[in-house]
Amino acid sequence: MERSVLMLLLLTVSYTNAQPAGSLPGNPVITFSPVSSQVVLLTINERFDTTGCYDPKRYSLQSAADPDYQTVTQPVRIGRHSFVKGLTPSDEPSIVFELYLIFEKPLKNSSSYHLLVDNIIDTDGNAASLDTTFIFSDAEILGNVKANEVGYLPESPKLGKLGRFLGDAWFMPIDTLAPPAFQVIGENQQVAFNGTCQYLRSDSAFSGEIVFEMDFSALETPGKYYVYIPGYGRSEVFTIASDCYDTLYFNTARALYYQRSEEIEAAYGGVWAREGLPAQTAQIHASHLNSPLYSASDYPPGTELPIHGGWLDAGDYGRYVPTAASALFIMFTAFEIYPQKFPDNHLDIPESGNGIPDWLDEARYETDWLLQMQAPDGGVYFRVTPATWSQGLPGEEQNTLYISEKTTQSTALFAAAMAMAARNFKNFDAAYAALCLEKARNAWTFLKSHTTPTPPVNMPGISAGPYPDPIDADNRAWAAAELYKTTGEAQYNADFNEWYGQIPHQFHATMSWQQHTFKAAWAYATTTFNINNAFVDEFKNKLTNEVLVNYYNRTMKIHAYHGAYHHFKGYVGYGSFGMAQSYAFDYIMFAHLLQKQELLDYAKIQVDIPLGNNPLAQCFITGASVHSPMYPLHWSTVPGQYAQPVPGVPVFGPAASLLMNRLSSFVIQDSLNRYPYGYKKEDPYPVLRRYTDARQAVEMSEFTVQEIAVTAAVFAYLSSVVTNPLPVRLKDFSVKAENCKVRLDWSTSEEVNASHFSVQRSKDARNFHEIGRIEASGSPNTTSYYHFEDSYPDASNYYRLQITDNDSTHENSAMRFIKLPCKQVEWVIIPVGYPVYEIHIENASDGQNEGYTGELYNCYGRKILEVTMAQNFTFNVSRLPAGVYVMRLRTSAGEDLGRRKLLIF
Ligand SMILES: [Ca+2]
Ligand SMILES: [Ca+2]
Repeated sequence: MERSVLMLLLLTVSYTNAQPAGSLPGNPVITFSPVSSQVVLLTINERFDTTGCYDPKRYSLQSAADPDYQTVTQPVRIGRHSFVKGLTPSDEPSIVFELYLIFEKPLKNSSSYHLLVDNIIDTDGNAASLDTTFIFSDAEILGNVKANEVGYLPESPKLGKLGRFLGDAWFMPIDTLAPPAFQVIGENQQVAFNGTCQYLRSDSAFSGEIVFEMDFSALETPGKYYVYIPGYGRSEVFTIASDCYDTLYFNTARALYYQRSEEIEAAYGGVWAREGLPAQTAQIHASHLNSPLYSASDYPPGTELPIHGGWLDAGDYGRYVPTAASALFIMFTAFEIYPQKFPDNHLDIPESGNGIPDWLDEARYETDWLLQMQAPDGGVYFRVTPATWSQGLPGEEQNTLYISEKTTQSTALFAAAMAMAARNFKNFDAAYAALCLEKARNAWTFLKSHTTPTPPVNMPGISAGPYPDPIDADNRAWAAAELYKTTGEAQYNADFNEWYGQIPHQFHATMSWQQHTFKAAWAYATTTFNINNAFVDEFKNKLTNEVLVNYYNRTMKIHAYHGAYHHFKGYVGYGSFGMAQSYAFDYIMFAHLLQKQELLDYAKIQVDIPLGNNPLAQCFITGASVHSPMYPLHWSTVPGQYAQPVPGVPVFGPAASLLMNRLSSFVIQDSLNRYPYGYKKEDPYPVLRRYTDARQAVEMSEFTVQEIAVTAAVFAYLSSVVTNPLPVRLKDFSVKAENCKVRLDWSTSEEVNASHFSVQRSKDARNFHEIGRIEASGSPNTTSYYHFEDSYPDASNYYRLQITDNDSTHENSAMRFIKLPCKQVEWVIIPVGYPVYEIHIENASDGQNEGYTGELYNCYGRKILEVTMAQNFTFNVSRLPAGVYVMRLRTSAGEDLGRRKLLIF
């Protein structure tokens, strides 16, 4: 959304000569609110004279109930803060002016205090005072306790943060040597978890806070909760549930539907129904004649070609091949890794109910458009856009649309995306898949005869996204890899080896419209045909030893709040927070390729960031929570048109600095409006707080279809949504404890091609191993009943069924959990030092260890020895032959406390 420089200069002049923004006629109004037991916030509704505002004598606090405040008490420190919260359509700022009063002694809950504020003067010389009495309570949301405001999955890390920025007084005081305790409170005000905050760091540059972390990962019981920290207040209410991200999946996936360039019908778009782009054609631009790729078969400038469909790229109404290809990579990759998350009839789009996964229907909306972007010679046009940035709704875009020239970069991206489309659509529409593959091959043939990368597109008179990509060898390597993965033809393998051999093997995040080395390596590493193992081994090694190390540093280590992906302040912008979802998706991909399930924890922590676990306690996805953006740069927020933005749009979020080509950038960053100073990126105002919810602030409020696709892909994965591709329909599945064993019961209907059930157990819900197999009955129409007995359960047992069909594909059932199937005693056998072992009683609920007897049996069921308290529960196995033994523990009353296997070598 660029404006002309001339217009900008005019606006700037008029702005500078006007009365400073934020001044109002009449006396200022002071409002008051507690921030913590030591901090009180004054909010002044207009710009005020800062002379003397740091004088403690202007402020006083007194209490008859609190002995610490019997006498009139002044603050020990005062912090001043202002920032631009929003903008009107004509760039008038809404500025928040604040003073933080910091007191030495903590206020007491339920005590009454009398606060006096004297002589706050506005810029017109009008004065105001405050004389108020309040009862302090820390039971409120005070803005210090931050959590994922949507929720956490039950088996997932659960982290929250404590911290507050107090303007030029900086950190809210929190004792780092004796960190505060916290509680997680459930419904009915029950305390569900007790913990202690952990000090992370004092961070002035990024958050402006002393940051503490609350870790309540062990709380796995579904429900609604909030975190409460005495003296600092509580968090928003969040959910712990396996379906807590289902709505976000639905909304973010539908945000792609809302990007469709054609009409959004009320039947699917509801209140956001609108017209589509009126133009059904686009014109070949005169600049094609100057392109090195222009050929005799090409259309002459001025030719009108039919172009319809495809997503609007971002806040503007252009359609671009680079972002399209990147979004399609994410969508097809997600479908290839976890197809069960993408049912038909799920997203409420026009294609719902057609028998094809709605996710693929949405992807096809883009590939249908992409097919129109190919010239007769196989080369692919870079983009189709109006000549200037659009204003108003898509239906109001009356300007001619222009087709930009062909580029080798876009031709390669087209070949890659279409080869993926051919693979993914094959099972649903073989004819369409064949067409996609044919077009991908044509694009590749074109590239074989045009080996020089095209220079940046230069179109005089056209303002549109440049998406510069000077190097195309990575694009070509990706295209060759996808063509090989789809066809298995040797020529594409050779082409991949040639191009991939030419580029540095540096792997940046997968979501990029410019760098495709990662996609190339991924496609090649996941092909089922013969491969050059050296490349794949190198890729996996680099992932493990370099990429994951870098990712860990960027996502978990550099910032107390995770997520912002660089330690240079100036790099925060254009999607630092959107990158959180991209890193989450990459972690999901790595977990799949490297078979490292533990990486999924990092993916889950990443999604906390856009959902409120950030310095601003703000969501960066529309409609996700009460603190979500209201003014994304999206057509649904064209001024005056809609009450709410379309939900599910992930905005870029905080940005260190705004491009100085718009009046709004000056207004937001002006040191009169943003204080402590944050005009330039190196100024002190903490960078992760530099966010204004305004559609004019492009770097903060825009997004592209890439961001939507990757956000939807991550929430699809984390959702509880599953299709039912199982060879059996599992009717029920239950576990119960019986005499220290666990009995599993399940029943099925509609078994088709089912082979067997693998019964699997895990201690941690992550790493499962098979403990038995049951053959499937194979009855297609009747209910079949099964059971299995686990004779050696652990203290904590997660069970699942892996259901395998006759062609060896398999699916996992939902998990079931049972704890302490025996009496309330947890025990293990631990090696003390070979050949001595000990029966270790970890958790005796009756508090006494006296009465237990251990009996060791060999594999023939013969009792070999007994262990009692008299021997300290230790026993020597030096005389026992190697083999599997079973230790059985009983109480003195003979009660069975379960068995543990012991392997003696
Ligand atoms: Ca469908
Ligand atoms: Ca490139």
